[in-house]
Amino acid sequence: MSKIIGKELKNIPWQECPEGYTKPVWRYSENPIIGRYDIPTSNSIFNSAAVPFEDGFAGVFRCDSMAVSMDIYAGFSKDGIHWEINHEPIQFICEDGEIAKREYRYDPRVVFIEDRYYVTWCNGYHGPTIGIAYTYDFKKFYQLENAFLPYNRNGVLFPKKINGKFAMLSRPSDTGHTPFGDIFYSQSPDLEYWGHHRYVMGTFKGDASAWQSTKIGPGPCPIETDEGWLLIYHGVLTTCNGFVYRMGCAVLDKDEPWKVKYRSKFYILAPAENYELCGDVPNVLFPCAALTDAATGRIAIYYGCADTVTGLAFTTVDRLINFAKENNLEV
Ligand code: BMA
Repeated sequence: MSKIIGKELKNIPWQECPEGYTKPVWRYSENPIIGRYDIPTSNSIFNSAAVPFEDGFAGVFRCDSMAVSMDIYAGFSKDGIHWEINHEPIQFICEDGEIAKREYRYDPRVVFIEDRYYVTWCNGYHGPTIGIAYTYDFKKFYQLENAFLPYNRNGVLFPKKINGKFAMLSRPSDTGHTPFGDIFYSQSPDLEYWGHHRYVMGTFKGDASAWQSTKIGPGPCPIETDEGWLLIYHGVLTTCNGFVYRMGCAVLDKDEPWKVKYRSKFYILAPAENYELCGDVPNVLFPCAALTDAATGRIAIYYGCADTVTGLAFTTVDRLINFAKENNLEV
């Protein structure tokens, strides 16, 4: 039995695995949980992040507007399923006007570290890079320096310092839709100066795991377990009809997370339902958050569907780690 190292979350959104279902991750029966028009100006609400907050949940949501301008919005929920999302994007408090200039913001992640919540997102600064901010209450958000030079996407913080340093996974990219991408690890003493960059894992060029042959990127913040860091990530295949985004999992070493212990050659969830297959960008599953309950090993995954709506799916730590072990990809 693998164990989550972390807090109990009694009110984690949850549905039991349907009887006879043998795959590692199952969908919430009422998906999608957030519709594309759930705030008055939105064109789509997807690739979004939720965390436990007070006696319920808070989140940061990617809402593309009817101008198809990409921004991030705070929201609140009692049960993690029904959300009230603010109608205005987050206005960051920032001491440096150069950093505060908004180009675009998308694909947020949220994590609680020590005494506050940190938000990371893909932040336009002469190309995409990783924006960082913190908040205590999801009302006031304080923006810090961008983590890296452009071009980078999918900056995902670990939920605690590793070897005394803040730690982040990310995916160096390009200015466009990036036909490549591997996952790297970086660390920082203060969230401003990042270094100690290490290669974690890359695409797999070959028939043994083709779903992750074009690019991969970290999804939710890594989950601490007694076997190491459980990482849920996205993997992309290029087809004659464009990119297909699926979800995979890996286990990284506890103290040296750039070392991969197990990585599943099979995806754990792939576009198959209508709301995943059809939308503004068809065939996209893009996980950005996972709630966990250390007492039961339950995991609830929030994922963007077809760049249009937000879905919820469930699994357990045991199921995912066993799946990665049993189907380990020999690189
Ligand atoms: C990526 C990002 C994601 C998006 C995905 C599929 O490059 O832009 O926000 O979900 O493409 O379009």
